[in-house]
Amino acid sequence: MNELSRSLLTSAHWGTYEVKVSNGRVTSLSAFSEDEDSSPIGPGIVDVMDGPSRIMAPMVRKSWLENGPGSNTSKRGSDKFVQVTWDEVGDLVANEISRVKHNFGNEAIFAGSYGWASAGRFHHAQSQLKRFLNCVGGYTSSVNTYSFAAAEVVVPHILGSFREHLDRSTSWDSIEKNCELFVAFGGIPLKNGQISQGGTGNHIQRSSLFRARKAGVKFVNVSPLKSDIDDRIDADWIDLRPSTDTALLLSLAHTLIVEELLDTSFLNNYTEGFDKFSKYLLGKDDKIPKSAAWAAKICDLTENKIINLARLMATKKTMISVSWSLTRQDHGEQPFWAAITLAAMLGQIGRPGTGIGFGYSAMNHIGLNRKEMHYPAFPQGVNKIKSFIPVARITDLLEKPGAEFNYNGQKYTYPDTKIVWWAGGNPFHHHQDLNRLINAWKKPDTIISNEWCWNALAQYSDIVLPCTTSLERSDLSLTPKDPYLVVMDKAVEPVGESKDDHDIFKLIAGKLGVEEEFTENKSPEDWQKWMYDISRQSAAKEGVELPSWNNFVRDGWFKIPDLENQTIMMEDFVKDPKKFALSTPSGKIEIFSETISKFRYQDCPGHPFWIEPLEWLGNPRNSSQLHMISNQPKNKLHSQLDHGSVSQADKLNGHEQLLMNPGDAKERKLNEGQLVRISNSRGSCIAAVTISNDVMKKVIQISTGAWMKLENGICINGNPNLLTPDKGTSSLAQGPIAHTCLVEVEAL
Ligand SMILES: Nc1nc2c(c(=O)[nH]1)N[C@H]1C(S)=C(S)[C@@H](COP(=O)(O)OP(=O)(O)OC[C@H]3O[C@@H](n4cnc5c(=O)[nH]c(N)nc54)[C@H](O)[C@@H]3O)O[C@H]1N2
Ligand SMILES: Nc1nc2c(c(=O)[nH]1)N[C@H]1C(S)=C(S)[C@@H](COP(=O)(O)OP(=O)(O)OC[C@H]3O[C@@H](n4cnc5c(=O)[nH]c(N)nc54)[C@H](O)[C@@H]3O)O[C@H]1N2
Ligand SMILES: [Mo]
Repeated sequence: MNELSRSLLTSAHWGTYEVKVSNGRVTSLSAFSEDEDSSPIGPGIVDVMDGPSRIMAPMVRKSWLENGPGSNTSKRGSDKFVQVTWDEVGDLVANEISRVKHNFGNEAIFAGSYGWASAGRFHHAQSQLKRFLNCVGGYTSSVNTYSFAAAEVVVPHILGSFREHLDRSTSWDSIEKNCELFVAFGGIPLKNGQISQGGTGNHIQRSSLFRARKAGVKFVNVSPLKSDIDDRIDADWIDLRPSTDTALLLSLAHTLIVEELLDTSFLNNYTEGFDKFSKYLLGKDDKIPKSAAWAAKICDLTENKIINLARLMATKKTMISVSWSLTRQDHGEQPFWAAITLAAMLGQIGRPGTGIGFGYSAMNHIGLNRKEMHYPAFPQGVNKIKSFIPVARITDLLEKPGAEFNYNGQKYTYPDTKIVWWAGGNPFHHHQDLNRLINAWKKPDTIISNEWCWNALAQYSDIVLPCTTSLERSDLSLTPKDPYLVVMDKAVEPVGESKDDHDIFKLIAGKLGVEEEFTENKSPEDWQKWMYDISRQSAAKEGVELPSWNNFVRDGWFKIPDLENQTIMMEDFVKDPKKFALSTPSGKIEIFSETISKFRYQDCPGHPFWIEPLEWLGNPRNSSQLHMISNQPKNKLHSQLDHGSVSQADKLNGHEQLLMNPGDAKERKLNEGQLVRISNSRGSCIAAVTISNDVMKKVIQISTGAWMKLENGICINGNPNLLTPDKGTSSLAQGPIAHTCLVEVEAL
């Protein structure tokens, strides 16, 4: 089918690849010519596109099909499925939507549908789902992300916006040329830099990090994991107890005050409320100075190590980076607030190569110097329904209809959910305390998912609508986060009876009499040309000429010219704080926020504050408990392609690897490769031990992403979210707290 004179191209969140096809099947994905550090994740899809885990046809859970909505919901996950035709399933879904709309209103349809889906501007599953539901009256939505909900809510109170600053992170070239000391809370994990939402043409994190090192930048890795910075960077390792970064940051700030190392002129000109914060640091009211000695106990570090770091930071041109993982813990608002405050006290924000950065290498686009472009998305229309949840409150929503919840200064109520519809996300991967979710999941009448593989989400649905992968449809990879625009070729025909998400919704829209509203009589190619056309017009305004559609398709990709200047976060504000005032109430950096203070949240007061986490090594229930870090997997994106060859190759004795310090392994008489049960009061899973000095004592690390598979209530594949707690970061953001988790580990 390849009539092109070039290789077939595809784009995924993990990069761009050339695709080889033989006899109508994809046979290989190989590195894109422009990619200096192609991710090994991509080829993992080849074996599973049409393997036994592929969903080949529409399926309906037997009890639901025979007895209607709400039948035998406790059999979700174990019931049989019955194959139906597209026409039948279209009727079933359309009738169910009409029933719920009529009897309960559109609020009863939850389609927050959080998740990463696939790259591709048009076939973005959530956009398709939401546009469709907006054509039939709307749905209950979700706000914020699992990635950094706490930052998304708190940072706008401090800096006026979070995303804008994140998008203008100080670029690596500026760090290379100007920074002397780079202090990385949560490290600079290159494993994560493989990913960039919406696709990427060239992976630059590794070479950028190494160039900075070569230029003389000294790195400090503040993390329970030594491997959070590549060994060859020769970083100093500050192995603090997990979930105690706020205490360390406060004590660094305290040291700056008592040693008079502050930049008072920066504080006076650019910040608000330092006086209130310094009273707290000095312990004026609670009689507890947040000193290095105080933090040393909390973080399990020495006082000297903290004082020396504070002195070094004050004398060097310093960049502080806080990884997104710091938000995914109890009171995850605080580390970001404390880090911004510390950077302000050092007075280096808005200057070349220094100041504050949010998660270098969390994704490939952080620190990637690029022109700011504006591309349209597939329009979702308007949602008339106002009910929503903070994204990680999904179990609460299902468990407690009618209950009130706090969020960012307001109180809201959970609606009563009858239909849950997921397209492009996997709650049995991303959510915490999965046993609690499994229970709450029994409550809705109907659960619909669009999926391409039989993961736990599909298995726990009533109606499974099989969708294509991006290799089975044409699309555009077009994201302002990356300079490459890539044509995503349709490499093969849809596998089995799978349909594009767009066609699935078009079919159901037809049954509900809104097909025209949904499609606007445009074909997918019409939509893609339309999006490209608008992108071309907007690029022209930025002085960039995109090729014509035909030339773009002919060539397969286009790169936006490099930005000549370095990007420096908040440069304008620091140059002219009046003209470029922040959108905070004071126009300045709010070290103290009157707004937040007025919310009167015990769990998120008006300035950075140390609050003991729900569970941590400073206060374990018993001495055998370990802290479990369930960070992002290096060999896949979340749960995507866990069943593929690349992820499977890293399993140890068929199981997910658990990293453990030699001392902890010895205490438990565990050997390399041995199978263990990780457990706590919430649940348990099985993993295979890897013994390593890369992880500090009393901490274990297991990546997220293993597909949930329960046997006698235990996840045999090693999904850590059976154990993680499901609680909001605070009343402010209600973000997820996966990284705050104590467990026991024992031989199986
Ligand atoms: N313990 C722990 N848990 C975590 C985290 C952690 O650090 N620790 N991290 C959290 C974070 S930051 C995130 S962002 C979340 C990620 O959570 P998710 O984004 O939900 O995880 P994915 O596995 O990427 O799920 C995407 C789903 O979309 C499906 N899909 C792919 N392409 C298509 C398509 O074209 N159409 C449709 N309909 N479906 C498609 C995939 O098969 C997959 O099931 O996880 C969170 N959970
Ligand atoms: N390969 C790959 N890359 C990915 C993803 C993926 O699934 N696979 N997911 C992407 C997504 S959606 C996101 S949001 C980003 C997330 O990016 P991050 O949030 O940065 O990712 P994590 O791997 O969870 O955490 C980074 C490191 O923080 C450390 N850490 C954990 N708890 C603490 C703590 O209390 N204190 C300190 N100082 N360090 C701690 C862990 O050791 C961990 O390795 O990654 C993206 N990149
Ligand atoms: Mo994320």
